[in-house]
Amino acid sequence: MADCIFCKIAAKETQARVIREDDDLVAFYDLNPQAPTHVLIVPKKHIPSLSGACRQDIELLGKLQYAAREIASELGIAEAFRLVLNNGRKAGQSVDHIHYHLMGGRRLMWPPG
Ligand code: DGP
Repeated sequence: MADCIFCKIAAKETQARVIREDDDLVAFYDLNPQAPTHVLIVPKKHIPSLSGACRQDIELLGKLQYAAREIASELGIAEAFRLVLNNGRKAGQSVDHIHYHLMGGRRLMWPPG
């Protein structure tokens, strides 16, 4: 998608602090971190939201989650982290390209705001 910021990061048209990339996904530090460790895990395929995903995306969605688990280990937060997916404006989604937030490095309260 031409005007999607996460597509631009995946295509290297916009800079980001990328920590992982493969054929399917890219992971990079969030511009506006909400925890000492805050990484976004994003598929290269443009999927607007989880509600916009289809059955063909099931394997890709699993890859995103497994990448989160591996990145959490690599970044030393495997013992306690949170994986968040905001779906829809009222749930806090501001970028219309599906992404997981991987957060850790501090005590994470529940329920979230
Ligand atoms: P959400 O509100 O769930 O859609 O999360 C979007 C996140 O994306 C938000 O935490 C800030 C982050 N973000 C937005 N634009 C950029 C960008 O250009 N670079 C990086 N690294 N993060 C961005």
